Amino acid sequence: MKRKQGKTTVITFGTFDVFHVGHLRIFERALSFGDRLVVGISTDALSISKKGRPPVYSQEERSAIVAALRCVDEVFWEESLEEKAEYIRRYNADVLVMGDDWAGKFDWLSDLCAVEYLPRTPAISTTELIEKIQVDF
Ligand code: C2G
Repeated sequence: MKRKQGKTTVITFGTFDVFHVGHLRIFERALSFGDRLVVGISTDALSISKKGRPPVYSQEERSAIVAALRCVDEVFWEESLEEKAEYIRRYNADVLVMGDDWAGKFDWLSDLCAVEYLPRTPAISTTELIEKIQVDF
């Protein structure tokens, strides 16, 4: 892994809608690759284009929740999946961490920073939570 003097910055991206323990675990594991964690939060428009439905929580609410976490140093809005290189440069990131549902998708960025895919936390997702709430409550 490329190392600079000073802090090692880790960057990760996601919608983080209906925040759950799978989101928390990826942040905690991402931070173990460095000293500073920067999180790109998908805008509502990007989330709709990825998932085909609007998020339950707005981009402002999702950003406020993530920014309040002890393991997160900074958040910004991810406007487009294609702008990752620019975000990595802007935040001087040394490591990009994503869940393995994205395995291989961001290897093209490995000239800019290390790219790590971590196993998803099993048996939890925003979609399943929404379905469970609809059925059980
Ligand atoms: N995640 C996880 N375990 C779960 C659910 C999610 O580790 N049980 C991880 C995902 O792998 C992802 C992150 O949490 O790395 C955020 O998940 P989503 O909010 O679903 O993000 P997504 O819409 O996939 O956005 O540029 C890439 C994207 O914006 C990723």
